[in-house]
Amino acid sequence: MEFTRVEDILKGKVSGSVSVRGWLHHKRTMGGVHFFLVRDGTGIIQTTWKKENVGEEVMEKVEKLPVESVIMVKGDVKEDKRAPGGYEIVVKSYDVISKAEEDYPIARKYHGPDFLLDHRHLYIRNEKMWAMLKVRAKMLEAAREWFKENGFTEFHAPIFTAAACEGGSTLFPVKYFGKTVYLTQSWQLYGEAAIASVGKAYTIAPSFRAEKSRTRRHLTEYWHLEVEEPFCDLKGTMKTQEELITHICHTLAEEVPDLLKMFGREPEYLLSIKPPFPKITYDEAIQLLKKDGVDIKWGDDLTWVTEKRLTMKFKVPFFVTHYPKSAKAFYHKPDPKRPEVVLCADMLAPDGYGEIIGGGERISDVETLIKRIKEEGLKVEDYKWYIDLRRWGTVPHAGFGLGVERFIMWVLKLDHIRDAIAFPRTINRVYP
Ligand code: NSS
Repeated sequence: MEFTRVEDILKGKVSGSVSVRGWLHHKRTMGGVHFFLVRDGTGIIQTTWKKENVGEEVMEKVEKLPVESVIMVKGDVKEDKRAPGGYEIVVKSYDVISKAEEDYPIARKYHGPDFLLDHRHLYIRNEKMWAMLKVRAKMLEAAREWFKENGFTEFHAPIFTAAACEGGSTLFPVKYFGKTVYLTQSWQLYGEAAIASVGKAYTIAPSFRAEKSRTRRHLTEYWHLEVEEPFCDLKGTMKTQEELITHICHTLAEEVPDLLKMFGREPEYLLSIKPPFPKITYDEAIQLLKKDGVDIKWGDDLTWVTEKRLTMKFKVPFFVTHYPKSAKAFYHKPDPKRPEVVLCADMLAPDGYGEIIGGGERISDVETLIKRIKEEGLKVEDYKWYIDLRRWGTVPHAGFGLGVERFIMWVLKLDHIRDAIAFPRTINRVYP
């Protein structure tokens, strides 16, 4: 049997008689008519049940059907301004595919955040969670589309790694047959190996950080979209980032405007984003913050709080470049004109959201790299293979990492990063 997708009905693509199957999302009866919302994964539609169409017995039977039961309904599509989404199905016949138990734990009433996190396996059926998951999927679809059009190859790196990419303090150790290895913090070092094989490369994969900070923007497991390009410098990677982010923003505005509006995000705003993005140096950022009375000195890394202050001054994503060497990881290329800073760029989202991308140009010669590894107190032998990349066929290269949840948080104006992923992993949560 052929079933119609709710999405197609709501887009006005179908008329006449349809069969839809899905979950009984919400029940309401008024004036002897049942208005039951049905959710099929593509959308939510009102089904309208009247005695004259289905008979007294059916009206009584379905009234007792618990929410989240799975049903099949057959009926006629009708445009109705009063129905959510503007269309309804006037039911002629139905079938129960699976009857749910009574007392759905997440019935429509107030629940605290911990209760909802404990019931995340059910809460992802909530309308806003559904919408977020659809936007998230669309974001990654748009990114892949852009990579394909621009000649990038998807490349996969291991999750078990022997050494740190982003500093030892956030490494997750794993017992590995009598040895200790770590969950990857970043694909980057392997991405740098990839470019000499496949050229411009990207990945979309989990990264892990043993973050002790309990902030609204840190997960211990997050999805990381990373890019590495040969024959590329700081300017080049910023251009790639601007174009990629612009393509994603425009695709979301064009293809899922209604989902954005559910979160108070105007599609027109995302359409207004285009290259070039504003760029300030770290020095300028410090000056701006000092002018604001923030207690900060040159050399300090931007914290969650200072970064937030800075981003309130911008209306679109912007770059902060040339951070002090001491605030960044060992692989960043020192500026030849000013070796105390590195050729890096972070992209910050405006309105208090903060860093969504970290990246820049990499050290491409053996000596500087070994010097930096030693300066940071890391073991040269742990990075032997990575140093080798500079011995055979080294080229200027640059890349970046975008935090998928950080991006979604900004696009959907979310207060907490955990609502940008289905099953969040934080310092105190690995269930469900
Ligand atoms: O540490 S980063 O700033 N940079 C890197 O990992 C580079 N190795 C990436 C690269 O050049 N290929 O992390 C990159 C982004 C950062 O801007 C955030 O958006 C995100 O990864 N990020 C996180 N998201 C959620 N939770 C946590 N804990 C987190 N840490 C970083």
